[in-house]
Amino acid sequence: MKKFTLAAAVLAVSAAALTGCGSSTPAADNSPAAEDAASLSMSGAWAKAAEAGGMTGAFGTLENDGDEDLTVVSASSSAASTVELHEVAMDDDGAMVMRQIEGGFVVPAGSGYLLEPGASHLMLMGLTDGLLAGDTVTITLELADGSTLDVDAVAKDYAGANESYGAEEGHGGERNGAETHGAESHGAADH
Ligand SMILES: [Cu+2]
Repeated sequence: MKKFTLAAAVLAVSAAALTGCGSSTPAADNSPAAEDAASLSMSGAWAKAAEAGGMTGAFGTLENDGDEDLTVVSASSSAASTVELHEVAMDDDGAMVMRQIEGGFVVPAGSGYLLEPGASHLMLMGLTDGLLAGDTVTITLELADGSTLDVDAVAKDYAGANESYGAEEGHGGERNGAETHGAESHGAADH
């Protein structure tokens, strides 16, 4: 009992010491120049025109003018219910499918990362409004350190970028959730 009380007292003192220490640490958070997003930009951003409620891809070139690799870990937009980071890959049946990329988009130091149809792209899902050619959609990219970059993508008509994603579109199952990565594709044997 005595021992326990002593331990508790020691803990309390340590906690107080830590708190006191914290206040004397220089505030490193006050230097915005250190943010990852300061070194990141996106050129030629565009999105495929699409209908309200649907999904579409956004593309362009991420450019990193800093001396450390940058990782885009997530994205969001007020124009869509969800924005995912996708890659296009071949599934077990040999069909090209898009899926969430593991580890985000890594933009090498002093270099670029291309987002294009048939390859990595930003996937806007559940579009609030129709996206017509000429419209601009703002997408917020979040980097690994939590800093963000707003990108304005201009919509244009485009016939490609039709990779299937999980459960097929247009069969009334688009609300089945985004995590149906294992869903089998029956697209190859068409009726
Ligand atoms: Cu996609």
